[in-house]
Amino acid sequence: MSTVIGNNKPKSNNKLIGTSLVIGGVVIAAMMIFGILMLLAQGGVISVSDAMFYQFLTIHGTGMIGAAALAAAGVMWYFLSRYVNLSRKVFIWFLALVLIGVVMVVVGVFSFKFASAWTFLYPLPAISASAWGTIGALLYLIGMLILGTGFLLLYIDTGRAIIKTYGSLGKGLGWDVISGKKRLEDAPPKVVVASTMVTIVNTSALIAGATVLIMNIINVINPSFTFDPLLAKNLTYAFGHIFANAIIYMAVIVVYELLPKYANRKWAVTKLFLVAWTMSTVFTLLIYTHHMLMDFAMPKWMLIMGQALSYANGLPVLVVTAYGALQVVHKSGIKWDMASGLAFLSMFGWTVGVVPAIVDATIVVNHVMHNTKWVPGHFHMYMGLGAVVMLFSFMYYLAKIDSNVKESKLDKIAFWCYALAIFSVSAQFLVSGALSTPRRWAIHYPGWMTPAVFGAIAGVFLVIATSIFIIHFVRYMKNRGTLGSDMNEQETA
Ligand code: HEM
Ligand SMILES: [Cu+2]
Repeated sequence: MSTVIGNNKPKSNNKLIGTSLVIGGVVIAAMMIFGILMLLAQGGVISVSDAMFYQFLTIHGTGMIGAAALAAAGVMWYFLSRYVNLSRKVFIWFLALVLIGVVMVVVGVFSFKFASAWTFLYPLPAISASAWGTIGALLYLIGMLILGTGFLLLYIDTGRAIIKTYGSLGKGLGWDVISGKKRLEDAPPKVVVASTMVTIVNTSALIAGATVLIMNIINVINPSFTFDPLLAKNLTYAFGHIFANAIIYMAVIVVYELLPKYANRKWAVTKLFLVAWTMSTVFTLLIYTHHMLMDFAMPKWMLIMGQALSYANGLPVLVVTAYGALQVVHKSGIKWDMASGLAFLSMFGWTVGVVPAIVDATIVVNHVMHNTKWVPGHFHMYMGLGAVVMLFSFMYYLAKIDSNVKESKLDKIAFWCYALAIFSVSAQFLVSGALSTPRRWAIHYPGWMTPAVFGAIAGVFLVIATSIFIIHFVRYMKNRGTLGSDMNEQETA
């Protein structure tokens, strides 16, 4: 009963979900181009004005996180809607609000030169030394608020639906099973556990984000209204850290659903699995303080907690997921294709990408490394080779089960091209970090330039591979519903 995959309403929603993935995918590819331009500028190959560089940085950071979150929300919605009753209307509102927000952000950045980076750290939006004006700041901040409202609506709906079906969010995380009140066989499915976690953490993140956005907006309109910058930074990173992190917790659902089907094996929920997700729920909420390790005014206990829990944060879920994935796949005679290959690759990327993050979460190392390119090194690895790869895996999966669009040799080449290229882009950042190259600097000394140029070249291959993935998915969207494999209707053994 717990693994009903083909239910009564799957295909009618595919267009809607596909739309979120097409928009997400196209924006990710477009943002890669800004990434390449930044590396070319830092590498001294092209000349970009400083103001322009920071506009690129702002749109790249905002766009990547926003687009990946949008597509990941589509993945979560697709699978979650098989177990609980989600509202289509809310999903349409979500898409519409996100689109409006994106347009406002793009206009604010490019027409009105807003360039505070995606962290919009108070009081920068209002105090820009005339780099940008009130209108640019308002377009960006209000655009982000609208976009965030779209996401908040979505999570209110997923929360409502989970509570309705399972009784409470705690039960969605399987607490009654952990405490022994309910049998393990009746535990909520993995999709529901992950979705509950994301609903909890992202609702909190979005409320923190809305609060600090509104305070910034008032401050931009009326600079005599001020507030505590340390509070603002706490709220900003509570929002940014959690929201960015939650992307992978939404996207990983595709791995949970897809690998057992392909391997024709069961991937059962265990108590350890439930405990791990609960631990990561709590830790994800608390550890944003690792962004404050340089803020001496922070209470010391918060920083120590930030460090200690950062070690522990992603690990429980990563370990149960990576280990579970290996168990499901090992000697199963699994059929490898683009979807299962990408799902497996993403597990590798996630695991490898966490290592430099853990290194950086160490206070001693952090004092040296935090403002170097080491940091983009770790998150490009775990986002680019982890989370985003899960999104592409889902695209190929959906195309396979809902159309007759076939995978070609070109897709396979794109797979290897993508893996190598994103690995190179990330490694280039890590090397720069090890050379003490500061992050977010428009201009580099000659000694810092070589890795940047190397990264830009790798980036071009990444854009090509990504485009091939997206073209495949767009072809699917045009041929939707043509009978493909009947996997959709199969139940796992
Ligand atoms: C072709 C691929 C990519 C290239 C060449 C690229 C390049 C860059 C560069 C040069 C920076 C600024 C580094 C600095 O601080 O000096 C950056 C920052 C960033 N990138 Fe990428 N990137 C790529 C893909 C991605 C992907 C796939 C994601 C996430 C889904 C991503 C998310 C970010 C974020 C969040 C920042 C931080 C922005 C900030 O510091 O405000 N990037 N990237
Ligand atoms: Cu963080």
